Amino acid sequence: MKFDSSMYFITDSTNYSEEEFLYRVEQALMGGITLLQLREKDKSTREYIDLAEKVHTLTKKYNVPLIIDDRVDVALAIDAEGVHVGQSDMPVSMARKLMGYDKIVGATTKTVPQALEAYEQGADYLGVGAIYPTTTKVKTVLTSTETLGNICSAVPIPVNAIGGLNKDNIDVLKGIPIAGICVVSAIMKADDPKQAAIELQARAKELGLC
Ligand code: TZP
Ligand code: MG
Repeated sequence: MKFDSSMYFITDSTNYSEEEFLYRVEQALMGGITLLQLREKDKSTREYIDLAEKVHTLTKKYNVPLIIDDRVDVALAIDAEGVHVGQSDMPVSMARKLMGYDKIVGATTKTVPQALEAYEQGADYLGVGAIYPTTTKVKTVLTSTETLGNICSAVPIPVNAIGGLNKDNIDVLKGIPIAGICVVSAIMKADDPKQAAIELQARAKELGLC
């Protein structure tokens, strides 16, 4: 499936009512995000599916592919456009086999060997980071911009930078051939998520990042 990861928004529903969360997701979609990942760590399977269906209704309205974090079963159950797996989730090769070849499979990688492995197993894109420390709930370590550049050179698939990124610090990525940037807080926690998405995209374009 074709996709554009230039402005990749990952959600975090923590501390929002469902109504506020869905409002923010729709604002981000109106602000021009190109790919959306639903990322839930504490929901039951039923809750994850219910929310994914609601988010999918929104993403379809804006023609933006929906990626489900971690859970191939949830992605398949709601016919999402893709799934994203980390190093402790299902291996990319298995996710690919279960999702089929028409769906998007993304992977988190932090080193060139991990990136090569994910690519060889059929990943469509890679998320690489954290570039900066992050306040989002995640088990991660920092990845240098040098490693990010090396990963971009090592694999022929889109590579997205992630971790603590916002419009005021993405200049550090200038010159690295990433496919786009990936953010949670910069949009999710913004006073105005739509405006935040617009400004982030404008800055990324200005820097030649997407
Ligand atoms: N993987 C590496 S950093 C991160 C993930 C999921 C979280 C990024 O969140 P934020 O709020 O954009 O720093
Ligand atoms: Mg994961």
